[in-house]
Amino acid sequence: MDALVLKSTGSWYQVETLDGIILEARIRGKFRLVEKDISNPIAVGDLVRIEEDPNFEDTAQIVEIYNRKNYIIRKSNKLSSKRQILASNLDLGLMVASLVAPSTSRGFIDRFLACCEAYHIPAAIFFNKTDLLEDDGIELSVDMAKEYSDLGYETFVGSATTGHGTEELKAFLFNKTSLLAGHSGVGKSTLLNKLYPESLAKVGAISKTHLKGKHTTTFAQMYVTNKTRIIDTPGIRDFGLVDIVKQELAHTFPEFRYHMSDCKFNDCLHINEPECAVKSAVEQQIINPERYYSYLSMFHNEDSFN
Ligand SMILES: Nc1nc2c(ncn2[C@@H]2O[C@H](COP(=O)(O)OP(=O)(O)O)[C@@H](O)[C@H]2O)c(=O)[nH]1
Ligand SMILES: [Mg+2]
Ligand SMILES: [Zn+2]
Repeated sequence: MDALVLKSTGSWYQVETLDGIILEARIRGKFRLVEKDISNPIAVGDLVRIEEDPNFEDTAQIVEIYNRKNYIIRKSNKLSSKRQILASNLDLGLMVASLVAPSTSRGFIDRFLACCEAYHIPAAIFFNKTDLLEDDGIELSVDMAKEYSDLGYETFVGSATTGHGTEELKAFLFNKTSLLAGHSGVGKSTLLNKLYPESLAKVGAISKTHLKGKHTTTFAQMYVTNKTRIIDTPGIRDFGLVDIVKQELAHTFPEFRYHMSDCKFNDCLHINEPECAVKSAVEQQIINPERYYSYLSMFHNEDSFN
């Protein structure tokens, strides 16, 4: 039987069969890891084949993992060279951002977008908490949304509390698997509750035995409702660019890609080189200087890579 992995704790998994039955599962035997230095063989979003576990009732064994369409990787932690698959088979990366309480920096947004670009996953941004903003704050949210949509990202402006803007978002998320990202406190859980109250109630109700008592809130969790799949990622502060080399960073900025073929040097890094078309586009404000600052900051921060 085939099933979708809703949660991975490293030792126990929560899977949903194609019939909509949610089971706890564990791995049978050892899996040969396809990727090098990966600490988790199975990730949220994986499609797997399961069989009944002869030793435990209501428990399944994962016996095979199907090829992934894509995945996002992060470092397991700062000190370790091990890498962790955060989620797989994604149609979308959705960043929830807010101008206040807490405010999301452009650098954080741009790093997330670059990460999605690196893995060829479309990205979108929901600018939340407009109900807390005065007119000029709403205007700024709308301007930023426009700016990012001009770059090719889908954007939304609204409030998870009042529901403003959430119906448009819900329609956009329909029939997709989306990874939800954003700082803690920005409104991800509130937004999920607003969008899919019925699905969250369901997930809450089935939590039992093995998963209980563990720090389940530190693991990514997929919510499935009516052909829409959302992966909530608590505690994800930093999307690294683990699979990107410095020389390729500029390629994760779509508006840079448009100009860089006009740079004098083929291997231009758009930092100090003469006759750099990217820098000249920045000077003419064709490229937003804020985006260029994000590029510089990612480029010079060694933590961004590997
Ligand atoms: N005023 C207002 N508060 C919000 C909004 N969205 C979330 N919050 C509040 O922000 C706090 C953090 O929200 P939460 O959903 O837990 O954030 P998460 O950490 O991203 O999951 C809670 O007190 C929410 O009630 C919003 O659109 N407007
Ligand atoms: Mg939350
Ligand atoms: Zn250049």
